[in-house]
This record gives sequence, C-alpha cells and structure tokens, in this order.
Amino acid sequence: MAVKYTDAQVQRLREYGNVSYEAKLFESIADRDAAFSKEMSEAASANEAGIQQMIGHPARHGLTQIMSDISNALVADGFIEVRTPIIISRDALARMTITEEKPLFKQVFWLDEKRALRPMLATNLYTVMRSLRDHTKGPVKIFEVGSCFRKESHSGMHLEEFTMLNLVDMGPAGDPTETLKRYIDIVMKAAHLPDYNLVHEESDVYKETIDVDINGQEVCSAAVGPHYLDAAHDVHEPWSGAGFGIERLLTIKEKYSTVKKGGASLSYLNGCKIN
Ligand code: TRF
Ligand code: MG
Repeated sequence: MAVKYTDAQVQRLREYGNVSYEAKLFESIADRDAAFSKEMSEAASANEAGIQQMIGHPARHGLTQIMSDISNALVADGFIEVRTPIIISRDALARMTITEEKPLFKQVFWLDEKRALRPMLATNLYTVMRSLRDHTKGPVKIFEVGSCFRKESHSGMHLEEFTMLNLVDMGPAGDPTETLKRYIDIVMKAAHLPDYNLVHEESDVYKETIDVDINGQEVCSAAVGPHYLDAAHDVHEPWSGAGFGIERLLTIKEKYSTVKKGGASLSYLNGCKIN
C-alpha cells in the first residue's frame, strides 16, 4: 500500500523545507509518520541554522537586494528610475480598461469611491513617459520597482501585496520586439536567472503579450506599442515595455517552496520561518 504525506503534513513541512513533499511515497502510515517526524526535525534544524546565519551576518533582504541589482543594471543601460504614488484613481484604472467588467477590477483594493491601491504600475508610467517626452527628442527610458496590490486566492505563487518591476522604453532604437528581448535579458541576468523561455500569451488588458516563463511559472509579461491602450494616455510612439513579479524571481532563484517566503512577511525572513 502506497501512502503519501497528509495535506497537513505537507503544509507543515513546506513551512520549514523546500522539497516537493507531495510526491513522496511510504509503505505504511507508521512509516510515513516516522518519516514525517524525522524530516520535520531536520527541516527545523536547517531553518534554525538559517536564522543563526542571518543574525551572524547582517545583510540586505533578498528582495531588496534583487530589486537593487536589477535597478542598477537598468540604470547602467540608460533607464531613469521613477517613483510614483501607490494610491491611484479610478480614472487611471479606467484608462487601462480596468473597469467593472474586467476580472482585474474585482481584485482591486478600494480605499473609497475614487481611489485604490495600485494593482499595477503601467498607468503611472504612461503618465510619466508622456510628461518626459515633451522634454527630449531622444528615447524615454524609465522604470519603477514598487508595491502593487491585488486580491488573490491562496496559492504558492500569488501574494496580495507584491513588488512589480515595470520598465518601458518609448521610441526604442530599432525593432521594438528585439529591444524588448534585450531588456528582458538584462533583468533576468541581473536577477541571476539567465535560463528562461519566452512564450506568446493572451492578456485581458494587453491582448498579445510576450511572457517570460521558468518551469511553467510566469515571471514577466511584456508587450510592444503602438498599442490600443496608448490613445487614452496620449502616447503615439512605438514602445517596448515589460512587467516583472519580483517575489516570483526571488522564489525561483532561491527555490522557495512558496512565494510567501520571499515577500513582505511577519512569518518568514529570507526564506526562514521566524515565528
Ligand atoms: N501592467 C502589467 C505589467 C506590464 C507592464 N507592461 C506590460 C506589457 C504587457 C503585459 C504586461 C505588462 C501587469 C508594459 O510596460 O500588471 O501585469
Ligand atoms: Mg500573462
């Protein structure tokens, strides 16, 4: 008789360890429960060693470190870092076609009738890009790394409070798709994830996208303009843009069992369970 860990055991093990416990098979319930105790105590010791390592070697948080590595790589390529508000208007969302009929609308955290926590950066970047355009003939290359918020159902790859990197080059030299691929590569190398796949996807908001995928996990969605969203933002030039989920990049890089280990948390610090 082949027995698996119970859901509760898997959940408990995943809090401390990063192996795929779901797949393990045992000959009997007694064997399984003995394995659970052993594996649990080993994972707890490794976790404690990780905490001691952090206490002994104070350092940046993994998430801000990756944010900083990517930001430095983009600045070195001529991008300006921008900082835009987390509180955005209902009108700004509408310009991205995020209105009541759209699934994303239902995921928005509203503060009041007219204001919400931003679920994305793109609408703000459109605004900044358009403002800067009037000051230069050359390309406008900007990016922001910042918190975004979406109501999500519980999953190992979704956080309700997450960090997005959005970059955009308006007026790229050469073919916008080739430029886009070059930017994706800069970000992925800076994140220490040089092996990835580009896949064509459909998106509710962007229609056609080029996504970056690692082992079936989407870590980025990207697109080029001219685009149907442009007119509402008074943008008419070609562009190359991409949005990355930073916690996902970190989770894959560190092989965390859940994205919660890499995000803003009171339970985890750099993958270690601290509570
Ligand atoms: N706003 C998107 C991220 C994003 C930025 N982009 C994109 C282009 C295509 C698809 C997604 C994006 C999001 C361009 O600058 O919230 O997922
Ligand atoms: Mg997508």
